[in-house]
Amino acid sequence: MSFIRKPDIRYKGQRTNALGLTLRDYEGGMSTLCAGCGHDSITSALVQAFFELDIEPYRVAKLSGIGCSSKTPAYFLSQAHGINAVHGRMPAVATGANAAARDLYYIGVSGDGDSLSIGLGQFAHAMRRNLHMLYLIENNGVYGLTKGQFSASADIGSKAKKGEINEQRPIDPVKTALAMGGTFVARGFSGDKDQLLPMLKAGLKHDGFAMIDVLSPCVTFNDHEDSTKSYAHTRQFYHPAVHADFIPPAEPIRAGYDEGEAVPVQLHDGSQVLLRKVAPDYDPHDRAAAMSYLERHEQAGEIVTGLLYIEEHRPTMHAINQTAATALRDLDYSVLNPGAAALAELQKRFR
Ligand SMILES: Cc1ncc(C[n+]2csc(CCOP(=O)(O)OP(=O)(O)O)c2C)c(N)n1
Ligand code: SF4
Repeated sequence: MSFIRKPDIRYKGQRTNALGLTLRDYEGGMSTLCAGCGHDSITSALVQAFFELDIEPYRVAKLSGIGCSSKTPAYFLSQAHGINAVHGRMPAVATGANAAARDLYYIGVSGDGDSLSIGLGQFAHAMRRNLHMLYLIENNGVYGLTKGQFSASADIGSKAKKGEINEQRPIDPVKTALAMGGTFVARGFSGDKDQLLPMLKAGLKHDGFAMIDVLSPCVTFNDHEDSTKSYAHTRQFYHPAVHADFIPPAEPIRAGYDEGEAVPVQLHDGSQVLLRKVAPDYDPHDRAAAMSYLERHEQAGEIVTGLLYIEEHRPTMHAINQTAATALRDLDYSVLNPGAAALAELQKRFR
């Protein structure tokens, strides 16, 4: 993975979080992506999210597949655990890691090519399992790393930089996540950090699979006037359905709580997501309504953003499989390997 190490310079009066760490402690290597790539803005929002949540970097596992988007974990949290999996296979690796070490924060960073073409089955099953992780799709409508082929999220009629027109139906990660039973489904835009930041924080604190599709223009291959994943197009057709605030457990509830339009959602660790509806007819707890809302706005050519669906208390993979409450590394060897007699006893049940 190519990256340039940043000089470790500390400034007087630098802001620190509750752990005494600075934003610099949450950064990674210097990005080697194209200047202006949307993926870098998402990286910067992630750095801020982990910093503001006071999460120790070593308690995080970063996972990705292959692509420009999948390179980004090298650019944040250099002290965290991390792995680049094979193209499209990150969810399986995340599942295995999560099964063994359930006490970490899992963040998967993928691209629309990585998740919606070669990795679609893996993406769908991680969601179906309700794996406890934050899964980001940095969606630019192209294969950036392999130089601009259409991906499965390119809209019908969108033109490639060299003039070819896409005629295949796109796969929308948000509609896919709603259909697959996703418990936290959101869409953001790399150019709107104010909206993205609270969604990232809430996604990290969600007890289950949090999927955020982030529109992230590729300035090199897909930011021209015929692209539906360009900065100009997204800015023009952007339609926020919900504004989300994230409120950590220790912070007093702010005045916004009292406003008629605000809906608080309690997360498992005591924090809250405060959903302030922008569209009066939007209900982020109703899966069917969310789907028809998306369809309606899609017909009008609009891109709906915000925390579009949230469901707490659906059993996660660990609850469904009744796994040990402790990470495997912390279990005593005699528990992990109870011996031949215990194995023989267990096998009797399958004869
Ligand atoms: C098995 C396999 N097939 C194909 C490739 C070639 N490949 C590398 S990255 C990539 C697409 C990446 O696109 P996306 O996930 O959208 O990420 P972006 O670069 O646009 O951020 C492809 C097809 C590969 N590395 N491995
Ligand atoms: S090719 Fe596109 S996606 Fe890749 S780094 Fe450059 S701008 Fe970003």
